[in-house]
Formats: sequence, structure tokens, C-alpha cells
Amino acid sequence: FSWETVQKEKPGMIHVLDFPYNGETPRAALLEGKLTDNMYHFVRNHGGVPDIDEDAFELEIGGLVNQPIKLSMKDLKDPNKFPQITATVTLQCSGTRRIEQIQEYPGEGDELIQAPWGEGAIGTAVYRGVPLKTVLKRACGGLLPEAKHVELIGADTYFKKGNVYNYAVSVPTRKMRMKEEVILAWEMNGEPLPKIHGFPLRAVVTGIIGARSTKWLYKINALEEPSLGPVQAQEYIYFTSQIGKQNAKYSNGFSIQNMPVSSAIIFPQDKEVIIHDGSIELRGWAYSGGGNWPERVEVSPDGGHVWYAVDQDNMTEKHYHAWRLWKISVPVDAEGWIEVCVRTWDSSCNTEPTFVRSAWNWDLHVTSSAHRIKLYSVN
Ligand code: MTE
Ligand code: MO
Repeated sequence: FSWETVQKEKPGMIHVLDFPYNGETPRAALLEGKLTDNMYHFVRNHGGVPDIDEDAFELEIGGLVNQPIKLSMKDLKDPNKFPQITATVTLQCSGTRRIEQIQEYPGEGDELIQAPWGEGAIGTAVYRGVPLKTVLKRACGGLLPEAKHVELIGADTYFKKGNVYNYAVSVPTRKMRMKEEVILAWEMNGEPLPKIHGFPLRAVVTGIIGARSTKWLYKINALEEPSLGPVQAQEYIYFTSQIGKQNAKYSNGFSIQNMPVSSAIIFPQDKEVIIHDGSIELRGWAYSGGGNWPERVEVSPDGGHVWYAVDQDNMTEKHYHAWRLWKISVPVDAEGWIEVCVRTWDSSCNTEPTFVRSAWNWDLHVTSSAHRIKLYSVN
């Protein structure tokens, strides 16, 4: 999967990195509807894209379980063994909107190697599969009491500091309390899981940063402690701004799990000239992790002084684990450059920090402040 081949298969994807291939959903495809077209769902890879023969594939489950086991895709897809579920789930990379943190990056002269994602490292699909909880119970006789984390290992490999690793992350076992929270999925929007999204099997960890939803999932380990894989132990960490860059060691950051509430204006785009008759139409997405959903979206056409609430009729339906797309027309009198921003309240009454600098992370993950764009208003 090079950028050239992807360009042919997915015309219009926004280029982020050549290798490993990383691409962002084109803006128009983001607003197409509640579900993102598989062809345009963003792609985030740490290494290559493995070729897996579904018939020969086996999922290994071991570690702190009563009965380690190997399951073929046929076993997993047998509804008599495991009842299947479908769920509408938003996957959001915690790098979404990182470009705003990069623009305000207070570091001095050091090289930034993080991918500069914009507002399109997010997408929503209906996944079909079986809850991991059910598989552990029915096939492995359940977890041992000391199991506190499940490690999800992918068949892809990547280099870090001269070593080769398999993609490995973990989620706390308490994430499996509700049936749909960790899904072993083989279908995306009614189609077999596309190769680049993890064929034949991926984890879909609802409400949690995209990084835990391991693609090309081939091994599950129940553990006492979180995975020691570098992606789990050394990446996707939150270091608050107060900690200072020099103190940002893994030990004093925390592992990012649930995504906070966040939103983005997708239409129009930053720096556009808008010719209008006193009101401007705006559209975008709003999402919250941890099983929360966006309740209220508010938009301000004057940088955050006056806010207008989006009508519930102008938001797509609620799901436990998915975004809501919204649209609104806001009155604008001003001529020239205006700052338009959006903020969302979720079902736990959380809202977004006011500015990027209000919630700074030295690891440049989770940009969840009110999204601000500049428009040139011609009234
Ligand atoms: N799984 C494997 N095996 N390898 C990866 O590089 N990237 C993760 C996650 N699962 C990754 C992975 C990250 S950081 C994200 S945001 C999501 O996959 C993206 O899923 P997508 O490419 O299907 O959109
Ligand atoms: Mo990610």
C-alpha cells in the first residue's frame, strides 16, 4: 500500500504520510451522512498492511484465561457459537486536529515528527462481529480473577529504535462490562472488512481512542498489567501543559483511553470568503467517547461572545458510541474577517476547553478545544 496505489483506489483522500500509509477523509465525504463511506474512512497505520488468508487465519486467545484457545474465522462467524451484534461506532484517532496543537507548539527548534492530522481523522461505520466478552466467556471459560487488561495484538510489524514490534495495545477489562464495548469485527458497513482497515478481523473498542482498535487482530492476551508494547507503554500519553516538556516522561503522563467531547466545523473551510445575505450556514461533526453522546452543539460567529444552539432536528440521531453531524445557519452582520467557533456538550455535561492552549498535551494527542476557523464575510 503505497500512496500511489491508494490514490488510485481512493481518489481525493487527503495525504498525511506516504509510509506507513496514512490518509484523511476528504471533507465532502465527512458530511455525506451519519456513516462514512468505507472507501473514504480515514486510515491510520504504524507499519505495513499484512496479507492474511482468511481460511488459514486463527485468532489465538491466551494469558490469564481459564482455557487458552485458537479460533478460525469460521468459528467466530458461527452464530450458534457466538451471537453476533452490529453497532454504529465512530473511530477517532487521538491525533485528530493535531495541526492546531502544532501551530501553537511552544517547543524550541526540536523536530516535530507527529502526523499533522486535521479534522478528518474520524469516521463512523456499522461494524458486525461478536463481543469479546462473549468469546472469552463461551470459548475460554472466562477470565481469571487477576486479569485486569486485555492485550490486542495485530499481525503488522513496525520499527522503533532499531527493534521490530507487532502492533500491541491493551484496554482495561472493565471496558467489557457492556456487551458492545469491545467488538471483534469482520464487517464494516455491510462489506467484508477492507484490507487496509484490518481484514479479516479487527477489534472495535467503542468510545476509546482509535489506537486501541487493533487491526489484523490475531492474538489476545489477558494480562495483569497494561501491554508493554511500545504503542501502549510509550505512545498515546497525556502530559498536561503544566508538566513542562522536560518532565514529560512516560511515568508522569497517563494513558489516553476514553476520548473527550470534541467537535469540528467542516463546512465552510478555514480562510474561505463567504458572500451572504446576513446569515452563514455551517456544518460539522460532534463526538464524545466513553459511551457519552453529543447533546448540544453551539456555534459562535464572533469568536465566542454570542452563541447559537443547533436545533436537535439539525443533528443526526444519537448513538452511544458515535458522532452526530450537525448544521446551523447563524446571523452575521460583520464584514471582513470573522472567527467562527463550535463547542459541544455531551451527555455527561462535559464541554470543550475554550482554546487549544487551555488543554495542552506535550504528546500532541487529543485536541478537544472549541474548534475555531476564520472566514471572510462579504455581506
Ligand atoms: N492496528 C494495527 N494493527 N496497526 C495500526 O497501526 N493503528 C491504530 C488502530 N489500529 C493501528 C491499528 C490507530 S492509531 C487508529 S486511529 C486506528 O487503528 C485507525 O483505524 P482505521 O485505519 O481503520 O481508520
Ligand atoms: Mo490513532
